[in-house]
Amino acid sequence: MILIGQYDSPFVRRVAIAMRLYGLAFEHQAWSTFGEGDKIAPFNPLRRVPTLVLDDGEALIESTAILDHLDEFVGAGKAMIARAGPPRRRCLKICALATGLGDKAVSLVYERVLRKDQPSKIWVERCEMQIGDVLEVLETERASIASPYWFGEKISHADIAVACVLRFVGEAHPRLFDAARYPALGAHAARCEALAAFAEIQQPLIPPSGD
Ligand SMILES: N[C@@H](CCC(=O)N[C@@H](CS)C(=O)NCC(=O)O)C(=O)O
Repeated sequence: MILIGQYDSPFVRRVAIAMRLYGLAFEHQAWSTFGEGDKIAPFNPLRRVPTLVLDDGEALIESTAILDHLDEFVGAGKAMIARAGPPRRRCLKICALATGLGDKAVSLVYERVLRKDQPSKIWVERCEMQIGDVLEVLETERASIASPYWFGEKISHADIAVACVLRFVGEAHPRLFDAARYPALGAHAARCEALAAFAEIQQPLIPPSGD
């Protein structure tokens, strides 16, 4: 399998960490979405990452859909999400809040870099409000959970998604993630980042140049 995308993307990173934790071997093509979009296009006309190319050439897109396939591949006993019912829905919701937060944080980076001196005030304020509100909700929920991970003793896709997104927000928009204001999330991120898979799969943020 070939995983396309750089590890400064919280979406690429969550997929790569899951593959690492599942023990799935893959080749990594760290193509940049802006600088090397033409290399991505044959696999994904959206030129977006992550894109996962399976051994038979089929290309999967969207981190959630990619993980859905990988979960099926490794089987329900190993999958980092419940098979069905409310536990599955709760995990998917935390993942959606985290990746939605990630979407807004990535959008803010593009706004800053690509629109340079003329960012849309309405859009920036909206994204910042959405990021702040999601952080508050996640902080409140995480603070109410005593277990090492969001859904118990074992790491899940929700834990990975939250940690990857917190890392991205902290690097891209340090003003928006004040660790003192979100102690439960800070502790959550620290626990995940201390794991070997997180330490191995990381890359400092390289925003597009906008030129
Ligand atoms: N919903 C997507 C988001 C992926 C995403 O936003 N990827 C960014 C990199 S962090 C990207 O491909 N940006 C280029 C573009 O959107 O044109 C997922 O979960 O995979």
